[in-house]
Amino acid sequence: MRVAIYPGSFDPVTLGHLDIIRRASVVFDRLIVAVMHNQNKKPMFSVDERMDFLKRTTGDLPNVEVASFGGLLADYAKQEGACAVVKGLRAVSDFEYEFQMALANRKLNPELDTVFLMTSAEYMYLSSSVVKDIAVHGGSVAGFVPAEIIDDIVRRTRKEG
Ligand code: COD
Repeated sequence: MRVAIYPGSFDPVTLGHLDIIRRASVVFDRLIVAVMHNQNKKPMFSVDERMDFLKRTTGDLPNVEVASFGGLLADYAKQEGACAVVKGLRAVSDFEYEFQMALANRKLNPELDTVFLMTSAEYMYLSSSVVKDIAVHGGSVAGFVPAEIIDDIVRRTRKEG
C-alpha cells in the first residue's frame, strides 16, 4: 500500500490545499493530511480547529485521513510507513525552500521521497496568509476557502478585531 503524507500548517485550509488533497488522493492508496504543531508562528486556529476544518471538508474522500504531528517530518513519515511527502508548488518562490526541505528530508529518511504537485492555475496566488489578511480587514473569503468554514473564519476575525 502506498502511503503519503501531505504536511502543512493549514491555518486555515484553503481551496488550494483541497485541490492538492483531492489530486494526491487519486495517486496514493492512503493520504495522511498532517497538521504541524509546535510552530514558532502564532496560528489563528488551534491544531484541533484546523483538524476539524480538514475533516469537515475531506469527508467525501475515503482514503484521506487527518492527523497532527510535531517534531521532524522525516520521523513522522517513518512512523506511519509513508513512502512519500506531498507538497504543492505555486511559484518559483516556493521552489528553493521546498527543494532544500526535500533534500534534507531524504537525508534524514532515505526511504522518503517528495512528490510535488503543481498548483492549479486558479489557486496559484492563494495561501492561508492571504485568507487571514482578507478576513481581518473585513473582506469576503468566499471563493478562497471551502464554504463549510467561512462562518468559523468570520467569527474568529470578528472576535480579534
Ligand atoms: N496551491 C498549491 N499548493 C499550495 C497552495 C496552493 N494555493 N497553498 C499552499 N500549498 C502547499 C504548500 O506549498 C505546502 O506544500 C502545503 O500546501 C501546506 O501549506 P501551508 O502553508 O499550510 O504549510 P507550511 O508551508 O507552513 O508547512 C510547513 C511544514 C509543516 C510542511 C514544514 O514546516 C515541516 O515539514 N515541518 C516539520 C519539521 C521538519 O521536519 N523540519 C525539517 C525539514 S528539513
